[in-house]
Amino acid sequence: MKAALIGLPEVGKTTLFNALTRQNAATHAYGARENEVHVGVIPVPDERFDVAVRLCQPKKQMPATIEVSDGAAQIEKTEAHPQRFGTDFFVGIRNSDALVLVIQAFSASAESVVTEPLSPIQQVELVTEELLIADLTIVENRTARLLKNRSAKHLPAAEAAELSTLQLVQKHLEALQPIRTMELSAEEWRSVKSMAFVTQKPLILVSNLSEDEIGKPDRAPISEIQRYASSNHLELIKLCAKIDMEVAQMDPAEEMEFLEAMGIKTPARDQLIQAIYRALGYISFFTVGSDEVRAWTLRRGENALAAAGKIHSDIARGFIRAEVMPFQAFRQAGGWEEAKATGAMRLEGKEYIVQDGDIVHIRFKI
Ligand SMILES: Nc1nc2c(ncn2[C@@H]2O[C@H](COP(=O)(O)OP(=O)(O)OP(=O)(O)O)[C@@H](O)[C@H]2O)c(=O)[nH]1
Ligand SMILES: [Mg+2]
Repeated sequence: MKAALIGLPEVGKTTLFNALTRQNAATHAYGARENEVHVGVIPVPDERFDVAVRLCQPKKQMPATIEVSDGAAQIEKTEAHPQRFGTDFFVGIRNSDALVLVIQAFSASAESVVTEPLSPIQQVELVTEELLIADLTIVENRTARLLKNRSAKHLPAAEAAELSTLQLVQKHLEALQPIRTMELSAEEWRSVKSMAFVTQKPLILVSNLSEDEIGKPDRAPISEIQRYASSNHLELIKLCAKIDMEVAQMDPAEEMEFLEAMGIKTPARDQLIQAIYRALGYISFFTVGSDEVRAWTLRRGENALAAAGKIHSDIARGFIRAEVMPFQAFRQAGGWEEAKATGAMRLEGKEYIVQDGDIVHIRFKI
């Protein structure tokens, strides 16, 4: 699973990337290179995973992970459009599963090259518009290709169906609505899947606040994006990337002490990762044992066979039954065997819909 950090120049994307990944990529102030793309893999914080590790004391532990990418904002400054994103800007984000839009809400430093930063809401609107335009361009190009040298009447059935979906998508985009808010049938979604529309991807907003603003009541510009986020059903995380980057560089004990002193229960980093997970509609199931405790990612609504397939295609092929136990029973009894003794383990078939936190063992034969 991949999430891409996007946003205007110098809004703190790389700072946040460092906070998330505990890396040390150069931020703008220290000569970040223009077309540099940073990629990092981060474990998904999950209290249940920690409980499972504590109960099983496994030789190996494998949390679920998210890949995060951060590319410098490539802005083409032309006469007509002083702030259009370059075409390259979208290459890196097309194959990501979710977009995290970083919004500058801190006051820019004196050495910043961005003279007049846009207000938070202006930043959201500008980037959103760019994303809509990018998708619209794809729709128009594809439509033109379908209709090259022939009329809609003479299209083969599959292409005619694609064209009618494209027309729906175009209408939606022209009304300035992102594709993610469309209601299409499974068939229609399939016909446009290969286009990897950017406004179809879940979007999470991050308001990057000044150091002294954390935990304070929202200023007007922040409440404005909060309202925007609520009315568009988007999640908004408020953090200070600079502090989070410093926190990410501390050792765990020091970090705990620091967060406690600041009165912070969940570090912003963890909140953001969890928001990405939620926006993607992902759930976790666990496999546990003395060899390995592992968290696996599944889409909400996927079944036991899909879960088996995550573990190994051979296991899915030889699927017999899934042994399933709710996490709560496992935790309360203090282990798999202990919970099994209380009758908490059930046998389920391929079609069983896996629930968030389920502990799953697949019985299979090859
Ligand atoms: N005060 C303050 N400054 C910040 C914060 N986050 C980032 N900055 C500063 O803003 C400047 C730009 O940060 P970057 O992380 O390089 O921003 P970016 O979005 O990656 O920039 P580009 O890659 O050039 O588009 C740096 O000088 C950071 O130190 C923050 O939360 N508070
Ligand atoms: Mg950067």
